[in-house]
Amino acid sequence: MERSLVLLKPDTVQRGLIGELVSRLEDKGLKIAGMKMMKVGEELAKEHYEEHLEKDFFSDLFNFITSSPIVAMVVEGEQAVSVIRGLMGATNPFEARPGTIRGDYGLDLTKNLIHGSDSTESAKREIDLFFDEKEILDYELTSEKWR
Ligand code: 3AN
Repeated sequence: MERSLVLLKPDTVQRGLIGELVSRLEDKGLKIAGMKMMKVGEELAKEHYEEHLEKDFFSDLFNFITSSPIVAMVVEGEQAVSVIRGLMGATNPFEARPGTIRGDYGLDLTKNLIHGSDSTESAKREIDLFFDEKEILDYELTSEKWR
């Protein structure tokens, strides 16, 4: 089963959309294997967004992600990485299609609600950054028997 790191960013928490976004993942049939609310500190923010350290938008991204609590999740499912990217929609909410999370709720390139790993390699790296292995639960959903 493939895994992805999902972050519900500070705007999701501030706008009261945690439940709505978790529902999108659950409704699709994805499994939540780990979940916690946390504040992202300076070091973690820089590690997580290391590929963007030199970009001109980095300070906006850094200030935003460290501004208020987030919800971090390990989400599992068949082809979870691409399935979640599809549910999220395009990075730029102005381009994201209606029906996607960013298309339905986003109106800002920095405050775009949700992060999902962009490959299985990034997923491994990002999950290691945010979670201890003991925080990730191995269990069966009753719905898995119906597939
Ligand atoms: P995604 O989150 O869709 O994987 P990335 O990894 O390219 O997109 O970018 C990480 C985050 O950086 C985005 N979620 C967004 O908040 C921010 N970002 C990306 N490009 C820009 C940009 N041109 N201006 C401002 N923020 C950006």
